This record gives sequence, structure tokens and C-alpha cells, in this order.
Amino acid sequence: MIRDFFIVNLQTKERFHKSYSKEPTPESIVKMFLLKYAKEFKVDVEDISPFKNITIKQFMFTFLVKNDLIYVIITDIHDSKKDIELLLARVTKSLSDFDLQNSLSKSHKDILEVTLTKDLFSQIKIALIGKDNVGKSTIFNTLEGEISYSHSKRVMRSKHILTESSDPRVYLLDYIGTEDYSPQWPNLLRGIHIILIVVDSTVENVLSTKRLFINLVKKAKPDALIMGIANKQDQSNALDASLIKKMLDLEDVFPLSMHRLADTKSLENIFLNAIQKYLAQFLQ
Ligand SMILES: Nc1nc2c(ncn2[C@@H]2O[C@H](COP(=O)(O)OP(=O)(O)O)[C@@H](O)[C@H]2O)c(=O)[nH]1
Ligand SMILES: [Mg+2]
Repeated sequence: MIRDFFIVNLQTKERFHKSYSKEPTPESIVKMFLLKYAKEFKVDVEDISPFKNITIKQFMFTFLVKNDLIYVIITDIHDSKKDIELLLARVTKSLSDFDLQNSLSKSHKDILEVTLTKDLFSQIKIALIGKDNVGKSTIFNTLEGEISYSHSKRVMRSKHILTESSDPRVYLLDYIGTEDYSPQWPNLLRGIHIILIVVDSTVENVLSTKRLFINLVKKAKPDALIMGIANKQDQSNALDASLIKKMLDLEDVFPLSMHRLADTKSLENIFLNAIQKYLAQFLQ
């Protein structure tokens, strides 16, 4: 999970900073990082591998010195080092056109923030979560894309779903028999940006979903966007999506019937909607 991104000059004076988390890195930790490692920054310029990784407590600082500026991404220690380095490489490349030695104008700062968000979230991972038999796999199978098993096949499968633009790349994750894994959730949801809680729109299912999943995912992924899908709206006992929204205490619940799906567009729109909402929070 990306907590913060910042740029400082070699005198450790801040040139840019943005938080991407509800739990940004405490200032004292950032200060510790700057004090402790500032002296080494100059030496690093000559280094062969441009990336450095340092951990302080649960925070991982991945940084790079380029043109007398230090670019830093702060994540959690269990994030993939390689992935964060790739992100940082991409970010520094796109930001090379900005004059960051001097103060940025408001409009330049806005453009920089859009560029950053695009780079930092060039890959979006969406998880389908819910009780058995609610239609998660049906949704997963209906969306076109390329299956990629980057994780254990027995607990989940992942698909690169094709969207109209290739930006960002969207990965959908379908978990198998999710109810059994409670203790593993923080691990299973690693790297997930958006969680779609799927219910079959019956009273019993909505209530047990609330009990089993809502608190659990909120705790495991405080920064994830959580939305609901009220599937099986074709059933006569289906509750209204607006009622389910209240019951689950979520901001958005989309009604859906996979059995009456006229075309995949309406399903794709749920995903596009979620992605837009997720990215919009960083562009205000
Ligand atoms: N009536 C109805 N049945 C559905 C709908 N979506 C999925 N199903 C059926 O529900 C069953 C369970 O679906 P599945 O995708 O395997 O659920 P999962 O366990 O959550 O992955 C299957 O028989 C589906 O055909 C729907 O919108 N309406
Ligand atoms: Mg399934």
C-alpha cells in the first residue's frame, strides 16, 4: 500500500509531498529517514543500482537520487520491493520535465498530481468477495480478459480484464471458498485497491455477509475502496440495492442480474465506475 510520495532536494528540503493513504507515514518517521540517510544521498548518485530500500518500523522507503533530487515512495514493509522500484522508475521518468528545484505554480502542481496518480496507479487490482454461490465466479468468467495466475491457484484466480483504454491495467481477483480463509485475509488482499462485496440480494445472505466480511475487509484494507454488488436481482425475493446499501453501510451498491445481463457493458460499467471513484480521491 502506497502511503506517501515525496521529493526532497539534497539539503533535504521538501519540494513536493502527497499522501495516498488514510494512514500517512508519521512525520517523525519521515524525519528519521531524512536525518539518518541524508548524508548518504550524495554518495548514492554514483551507485550502479539506482534504487535504495530502507525500512523503519513497518514502513519501507524506496528511493532514488536523480538530478540532485531524491524521489521517495513510502509503502509497507510487506509490499513487493521490485514492484515499488518499477513504479519509482516510471514516476521519475514522467516527472523529469518538471522544474522541481524551484517552487511549482498551482497549475503545474495540478498537472504533476495527475501524472503521479496515473503512474502510481497504472495497475488497479479489484477483488470480488462474498459468500459462496452469490455469483462471483459468474462475474469473473463473463468479463473478457486474460487469466493470469500470479498467486496460489487453490485460493484465487486473477484475470487481466480488457478495458477500452489500456490505462490503468485492471486485474480482477476471484477467491474460491472465501469463507474459510478469515485469518489469511490481510495477506490475501495484499495489493488490492478496490473490494467488491457481492451478495445474492437475499436477507440472510446480506446479513451474514455483513457479519463475515464488512469489518474484516475494512480492517485488513483501510485504504481500499469498498463497494457492493447486489446480484441475482432477477429472483423474486431480491432486496432492493438501496436497502442493501443501507444494511451493509456502504457508499455504493450496484444492482445486477448476471442471468438477465443483456450485454457485458453494464457489468464493465460497474468496474469503470469503481476505478474512477478510486482514482478521483487523489485528484481533488
Ligand atoms: N438467478 C440467478 N442466478 C445466478 C446469478 N448469477 C449467478 N447465478 C447462479 O448462481 C450459482 C453460483 O454462481 P457462482 O458464480 O459459482 O458463485 P460464487 O460461489 O460466488 O463464485 C450459479 O449456478 C450461477 O449460475 C443471477 O444473477 N441470478
Ligand atoms: Mg466461485
